[in-house]
Amino acid sequence: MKKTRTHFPKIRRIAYEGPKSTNPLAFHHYNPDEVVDGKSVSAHMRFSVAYWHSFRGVGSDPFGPGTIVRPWEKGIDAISIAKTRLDAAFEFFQKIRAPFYCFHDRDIAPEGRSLAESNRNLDRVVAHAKQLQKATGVKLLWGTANLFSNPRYMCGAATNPDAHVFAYAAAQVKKALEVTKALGGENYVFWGGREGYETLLNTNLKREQEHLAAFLHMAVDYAKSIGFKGQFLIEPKPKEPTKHQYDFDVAAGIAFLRTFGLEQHFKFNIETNHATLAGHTFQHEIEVAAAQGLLGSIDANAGDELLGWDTDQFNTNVRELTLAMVSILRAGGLGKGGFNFDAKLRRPSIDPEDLFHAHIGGMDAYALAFKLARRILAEGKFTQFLQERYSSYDAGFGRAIEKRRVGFRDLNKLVLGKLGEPKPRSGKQEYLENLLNSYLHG
Ligand code: XUL
Ligand code: CO
Repeated sequence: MKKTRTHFPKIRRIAYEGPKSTNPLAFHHYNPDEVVDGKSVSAHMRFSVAYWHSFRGVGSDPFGPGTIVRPWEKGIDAISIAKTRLDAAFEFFQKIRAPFYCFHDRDIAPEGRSLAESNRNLDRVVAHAKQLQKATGVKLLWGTANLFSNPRYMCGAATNPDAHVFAYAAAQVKKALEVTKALGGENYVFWGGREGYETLLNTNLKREQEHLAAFLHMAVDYAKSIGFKGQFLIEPKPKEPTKHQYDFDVAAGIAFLRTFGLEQHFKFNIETNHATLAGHTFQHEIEVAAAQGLLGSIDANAGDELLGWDTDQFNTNVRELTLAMVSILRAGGLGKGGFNFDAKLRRPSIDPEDLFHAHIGGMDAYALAFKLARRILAEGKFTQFLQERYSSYDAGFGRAIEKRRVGFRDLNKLVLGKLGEPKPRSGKQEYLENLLNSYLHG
């Protein structure tokens, strides 16, 4: 890599200084090099920076334009700006110690006047990204296509009533899959940005869902034909931008995948605030996916308790993350997935340094949650409680129920005979909440 000037001159590579350090530009819990169970904490966490928020976000909201002006947004044309921006991003990835990043096609390279021109732009910027990945060792966790910003997608991409738009989206995803493969992307994400509807007055729901399934089957076939080995991920979200999105939550996603014979090819990318918007906890969505062996990756962020939209904040809620980590570790981890900070700075956080504070906070909170969850699981108190709570299914007629060896007649006979009335047992929620707090504040 040619020597480029530094874009973050005042900031050194962030070091782990431990919980007692008062340096705000240090990690207090995330110690990337510490070895746990034979691999580094960094390899366990697989943190990723979201290019769209951290390098394309300008702080705009529905009430006003951007507030964030970055010094590296300079160049003779859109491609040279895109390349310099990538240089700044890779310097950031290295300094913040993130081993991965994620992008949409249109985040990293400017959209042209035609698909052919957009593809050429993408090729030029991707060539630069490839060099930077090689020089720094930073890898691509996942790629995706932006099928929601351009006005052509205002009524959806794969679910658009116009087959012409479907075809355009297919061509765009074809290219996005190729560049994700070229950059060694370990996953590919489908977030159905506008795959839903505003009103059923103009919508054939059944046909739109079938079209979405056809689109995903085509993506599976094409990936196979080019030898792309990455994991495909669906990212559920109940609403926003559309009023009702088809991939509402993990449960709706599972039903969709199974209905259309896609469950072998996809797992879930679960985003914290999408769970909240669906009326679920983060841990609930993880458990629903894990129960079916479909837990893939995490978009790490948080919403706001008082706001009902997707605020995409950095998550510093250790209690929420500890519960999530317990479920993730119990499920055997994320495999090829990782924790991608799909989170953005608040509108007034305009300094480049704020990018560091934001990611340090998110990484530290997750790393602390990882430690606490490991302790919780190692001590096994919750696991033991659960085992005991369901132990009546471990033998006798309970076992026969699980194995489906008994029916209503048998059970009726048992209840009328020796079983009689069940003896109520406490659910002990308050005891368990106190136990959890003893780990968080112990
Ligand atoms: C939108 C969202 C997306 C996806 C990728 O809410 O989460 O950024 O993660 O398209
Ligand atoms: Co996301």
